[in-house]
Amino acid sequence: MLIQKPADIHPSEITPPELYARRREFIKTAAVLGAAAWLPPILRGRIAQAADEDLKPTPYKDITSYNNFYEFGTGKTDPAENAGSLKTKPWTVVVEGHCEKPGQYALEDFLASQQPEERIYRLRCVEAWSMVVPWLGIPLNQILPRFQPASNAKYVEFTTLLDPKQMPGQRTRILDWPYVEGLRIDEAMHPLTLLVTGLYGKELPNQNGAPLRLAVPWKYGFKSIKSIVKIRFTEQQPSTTWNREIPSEYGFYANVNPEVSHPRWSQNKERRIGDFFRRDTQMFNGYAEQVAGLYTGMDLHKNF
Ligand SMILES: Nc1nc2c(c(=O)[nH]1)N[C@H]1C(S)=C(S)[C@@H](COP(=O)(O)O)O[C@H]1N2
Ligand SMILES: [Mo]
Repeated sequence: MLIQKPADIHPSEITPPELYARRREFIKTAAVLGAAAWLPPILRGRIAQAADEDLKPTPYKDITSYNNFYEFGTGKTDPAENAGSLKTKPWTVVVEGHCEKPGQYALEDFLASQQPEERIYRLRCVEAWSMVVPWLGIPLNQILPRFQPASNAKYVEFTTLLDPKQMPGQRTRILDWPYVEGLRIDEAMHPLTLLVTGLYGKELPNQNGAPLRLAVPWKYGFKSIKSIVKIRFTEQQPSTTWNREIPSEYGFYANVNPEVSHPRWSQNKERRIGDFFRRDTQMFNGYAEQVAGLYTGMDLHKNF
């Protein structure tokens, strides 16, 4: 086998993630069809369709009316009903911790007028449902370097707005507010990690985490923190909301892993919103080729 060093790889050989995913789906479809060659044409067609549908976007209506955003209530329809009270303009992002350029940035300056791109990602909730979302966003690795993280910046911590006046859920003690999440710096800098500003080609609806949220597609949905107001570079692993709440159930890494059960239910199947049948959950939510290398040598049962 020929092993290329990165410098030998021509830029045209580096496939953008969504093209890569589409090509993979095509290969999968071809493989499934090959195996199904003996089936009657109608069934063959149905199998091809099933393979294609792995990255078929979930309808806009479902993505924007079935949500988890406890700041607006714990029911799935609460965020769509209540998030109108969130004021997203103007919006300020604070950057602090181990970096050369900390400060308070107006959202526009924070994003430095970079054009968001479309990324179609699977989203797998820890509750065993999933969606496919056409996000609009900017890879986080195009934004973080501007703040010149120091060499001891090993992690990045993200914080959601704290304002019980705008966020009625924060008037209850259902979680320890504000919602906080974190990534290892190499996870934050991975090209798949997206800072989301929209979906379906439009501005991000409040219930989906306007005006700025993360999309980390190989991790359970709770890592994809919404309505971010602060980013902090830290040396120690930050404490995160769900890990603090129930450490035996929600780890810091929270990588989608069908082989590691949640203590109260299996994680090896999921129901795609809109589907009737459940489907198999994929290792790293289907992004293993791109991200498995981040965890080489780590025990994923311990670091769940
Ligand atoms: N601030 C904040 N971010 C959050 C949550 C939350 O309750 N508060 N819920 C998380 C969970 S559990 C999931 S599954 C996703 C859901 O994102 P969606 O509603 O856009 O599908 O948001 C995540 N981000
Ligand atoms: Mo979730």
